[in-house]
Amino acid sequence: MRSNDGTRTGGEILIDQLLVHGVTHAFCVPGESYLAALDAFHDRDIKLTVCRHESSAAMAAEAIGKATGKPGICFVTRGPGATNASAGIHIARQDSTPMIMFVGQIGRSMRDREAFQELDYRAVFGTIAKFVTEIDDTARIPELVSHAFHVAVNGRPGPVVIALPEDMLTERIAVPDAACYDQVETWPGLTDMSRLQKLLWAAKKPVALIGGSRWSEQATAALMRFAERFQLPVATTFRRGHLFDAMHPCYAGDFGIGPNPKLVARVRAADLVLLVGDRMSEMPSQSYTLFDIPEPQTKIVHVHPGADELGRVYHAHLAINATPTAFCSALEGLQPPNEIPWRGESDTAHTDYLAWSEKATPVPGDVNLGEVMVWLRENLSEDAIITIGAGNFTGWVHRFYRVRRFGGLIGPTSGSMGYGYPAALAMQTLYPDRTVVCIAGDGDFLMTGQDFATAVQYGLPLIVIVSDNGVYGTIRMHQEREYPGRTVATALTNPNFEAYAKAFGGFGVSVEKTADFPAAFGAAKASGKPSIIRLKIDPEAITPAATLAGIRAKSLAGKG
Ligand SMILES: Cc1ncc(C[n+]2csc(CCOP(=O)(O)OP(=O)(O)O)c2C)c(N)n1
Ligand SMILES: [Mg+2]
Repeated sequence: MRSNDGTRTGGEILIDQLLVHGVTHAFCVPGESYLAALDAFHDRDIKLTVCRHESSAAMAAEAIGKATGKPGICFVTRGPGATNASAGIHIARQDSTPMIMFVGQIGRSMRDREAFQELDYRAVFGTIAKFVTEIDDTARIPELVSHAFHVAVNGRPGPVVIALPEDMLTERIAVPDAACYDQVETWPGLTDMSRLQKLLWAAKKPVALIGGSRWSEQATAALMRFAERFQLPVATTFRRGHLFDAMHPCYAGDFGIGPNPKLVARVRAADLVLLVGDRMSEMPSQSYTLFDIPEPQTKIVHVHPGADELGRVYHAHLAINATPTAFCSALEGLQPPNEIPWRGESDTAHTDYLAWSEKATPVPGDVNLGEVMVWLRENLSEDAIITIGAGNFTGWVHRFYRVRRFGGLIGPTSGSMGYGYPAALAMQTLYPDRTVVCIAGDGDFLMTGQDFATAVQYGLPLIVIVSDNGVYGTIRMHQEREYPGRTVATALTNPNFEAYAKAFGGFGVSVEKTADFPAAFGAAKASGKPSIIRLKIDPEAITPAATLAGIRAKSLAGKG
């Protein structure tokens, strides 16, 4: 309860501080450990969404951070609440996403007795989070929250965990708010840009790979203009397809898992790779096979907002410590050579991409996920948002869906199953008027599917498309490759997803033939309710290009 004597509780100081930092949305599962903070939400204008599991709350917050570049916020209780939420912290770490998790803590006087649900947060999250702190002094809330926002967004962004001792939150004091945090742009130096200019002028076959965070719509537009002027083919790295318009004439495709072999060949043949924003992690580096470590033969220009990432794994020919936003605006100052030696290469790369993604490949079974993706890309508006988790079903999304807008694809580069659904929840909460479609695997969806109740509770008309193939497909695929015919722990007996949706109060429909998908999607849209469209997928359709039987036969032949 707020008083008018100029004092505030720790909880009130904290929530007021979030408002100063521009927070509009937060996700939580409540706990008795932070009641005073919850109470302070009562009279303040932050939309607090209560979830059914902390992994959903944390992943939803991560998705907000990913989509907006501002820290996504979640509140969870001590002990089990925090450990449940850890999946979201790991995603934010690997995906370089700004997020802040506030977690309850036992009273200060009980510390180190292993009191009820006590955790040492610095120890537990020390290697996952970018920064972990515990606020012992109510008067330091403004300072430490300000610190957390700065750490989360600057350099290479990442997750911050702040523990809140229960009695610290109820203490009442007078303390002024800290001012709103600043996000610091790191600009490339003039020398960096002139060295880059020289490298581009000497290049014969350059290519750009873009990924990571600290982008903006303006930055992607600036990069598109640069690519046009230089006729530079640009590919997006794993799950970062939203950074470049797929129909832009310089777009060379998705450089993640199962990329177009022509694109892989193009990157291998390049004499200059301009890597902007990404870490060149395991997926885009094609399991670290693409370039020699630590001294690549290919000239790499690595642009990254985190100084610590430069020279990690790959020793770049030119390392530039800059945010993609700042770097892309500096690109306006570069001039292409009068005669571009690689003239026409961006057109060829884009033609290769279009051919690779144009038509769904034939697959066993009556529902072709590729054709569903083609339908979606032709029928959804450009500002629709697709969210995904992890599993083989994402292979069809990456290959056949064409992302047109910044923020149009939200997925975990960390490969965390269960992410797509809470990400959709977050996106529909943030953008109530945009179409939000989560494409999920049957295994993937049920990792966070209990939060379908949350979409119903808040009346969010998101649509979940569940690829129901009755298997943990990715793992079955690896099993057939490594241990052909010996399937262990990869078969799934699923609920009736249509009935599941209805039982929660949503709309459900099952699709058994591709031709029935458009009507099912139309009915889901028309219902205005949270919807599940279940697709009956043949487990043999394991990738757009391979069947389980084919993988098994090949493996048996190899081992025979
Ligand atoms: C949280 C988490 N647990 C386990 C895995 C390992 N894993 C990767 S893909 C996969 C199976 C995905 O199954 P499903 O969602 O049904 O999609 P499918 O591959 O069948 O299309 C598993 C278990 C993971 N990536 N993330
Ligand atoms: Mg599956």
